[in-house]
Amino acid sequence: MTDTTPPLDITTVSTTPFPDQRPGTSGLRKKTRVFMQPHYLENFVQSVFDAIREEIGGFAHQTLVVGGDGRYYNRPAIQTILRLAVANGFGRVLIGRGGLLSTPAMSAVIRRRSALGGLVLSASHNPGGPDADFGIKYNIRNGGPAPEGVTESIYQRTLNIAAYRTVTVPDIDLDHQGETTIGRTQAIVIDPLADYAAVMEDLFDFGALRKLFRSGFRLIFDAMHGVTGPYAQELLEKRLGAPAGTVIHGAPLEDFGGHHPDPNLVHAAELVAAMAERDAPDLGAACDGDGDRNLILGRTFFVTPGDSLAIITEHAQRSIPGYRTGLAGVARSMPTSTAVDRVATALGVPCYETPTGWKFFGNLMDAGLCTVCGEESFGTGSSHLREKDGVWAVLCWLSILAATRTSVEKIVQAHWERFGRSYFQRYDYEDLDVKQATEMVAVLRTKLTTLLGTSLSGSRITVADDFGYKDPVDGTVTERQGLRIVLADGSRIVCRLSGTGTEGATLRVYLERYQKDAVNEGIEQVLAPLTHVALHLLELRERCGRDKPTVIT
Ligand code: VG1
Ligand code: CO
Repeated sequence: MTDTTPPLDITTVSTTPFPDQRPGTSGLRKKTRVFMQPHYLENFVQSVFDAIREEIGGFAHQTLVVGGDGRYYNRPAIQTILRLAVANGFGRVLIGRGGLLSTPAMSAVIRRRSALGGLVLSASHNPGGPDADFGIKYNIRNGGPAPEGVTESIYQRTLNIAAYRTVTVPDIDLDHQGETTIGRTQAIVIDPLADYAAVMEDLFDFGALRKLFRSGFRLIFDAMHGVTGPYAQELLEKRLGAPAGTVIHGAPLEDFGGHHPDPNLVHAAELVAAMAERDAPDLGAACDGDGDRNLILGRTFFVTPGDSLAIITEHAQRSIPGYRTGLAGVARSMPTSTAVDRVATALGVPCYETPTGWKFFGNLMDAGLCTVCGEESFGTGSSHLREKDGVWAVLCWLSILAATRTSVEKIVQAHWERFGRSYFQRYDYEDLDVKQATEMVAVLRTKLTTLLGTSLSGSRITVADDFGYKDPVDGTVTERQGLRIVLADGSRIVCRLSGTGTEGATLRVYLERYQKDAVNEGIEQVLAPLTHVALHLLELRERCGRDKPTVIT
């Protein structure tokens, strides 16, 4: 065969490093204008390519997937990434139509199409717009977030980068499926829904869910103008027959309608209000900007993420065909409530405790050690993919409701009656002075050894440490993942600084108290003694001048 493709005009552009491109808990997240600076995105993407090229030789036979949550700068960023991918010699680049791919859909596409990896453009639940936030994360061949070894190697390259490679070609049409050949690269605009929907059809009993909706069951799904609107419309309204209008705020918008696409009681206020009405639907749900987080509500009833994880684990085998053969194990991030641990014990399966961030679950799932996993930050998922998955969580709850034919509240009550209840809350203190906040945590860290064995609010401290994790699969050790104080009665105080912010520092204080029998008490009242101790130990007011949290979730 003769090669008829015209020679490409590949340019090598000189650049200088940006010192601030170390990926955090979930990729590189910055103010949008930081990303819009000349060379900023290019430097990072070239560094990703350089870091991964080493391990595989070249890209000629490799596929890269690109897509984002639709926020401001998504489209120009995709065109830039495509040019770099062409200049770096990728064989194929798959792009979600409209530039859209939810984070879990990215995971599905990488896995089903045997891609080398993918770049997701999102700052998740952070607001979007020229004065808001933007982000980029790299997912590896298993479909999951790059582990620390990879992100560190990317970061090292960003510190030494001298040039990137790009081509001068016109923008491609992102809005229609089809194929464009650019040099030796095929750029293919794909249906962003197909792979993901196929994974869902494999796991869930769509017939049973259609029957549920036919029986008059009502759901509101708030897509918060993030990327899940089209996914929810396709799956819930089209394939499962939920009435039109079940999905609200379903159109992806560059600024998420001016809101934070953050599915919690504060930011999903409209949904919360709808679920408090007398004639409220049976289930209320919301997802974040990139579709990996979820909020689950019953009528005037909030299911905490820790309880949701425990309840999905409890019911999966019975209610969802994809888990018919049982679960291999479960995993949760360290700050997440211990509710799921008790279900794991009852099921006779192991429960792993990992640092914050989905990347730590990947090895466990790849090795077949865990099936379901979750985080307190409204993230649940399973080994069907390697990302947390908001729409999946909603389909799990629909399946549990279809199997039990009872209400969300009754399912949670039954869980508490059987296992007891982990009262859990997270206090976030945003926009603290970075130096003061770092010092505050450092000072508490030095006090931990003297706390061990002493008594706090009537119970002895049995663990006081900075959480470290040794990955059971590859032995990687990750230190300093959060200060924890555990009491003999199972109560816990956990403090850590966020790794996803774009401005100042955010302190997260996680509070948990377990009660076997008294399961219907006021949460504030149950947690008050712990809250008091936590703030006192941190000397929050003295060191950071803060009394009240920015948000409680
Ligand atoms: C937060 C959450 C963490 C989650 C991460 C990414 O990280 O606490 O559980 O994995 O966001 O979620 P941090 O470091 O700010 O506490 V998402 O939906 O932004 O990809
Ligand atoms: Co997210």
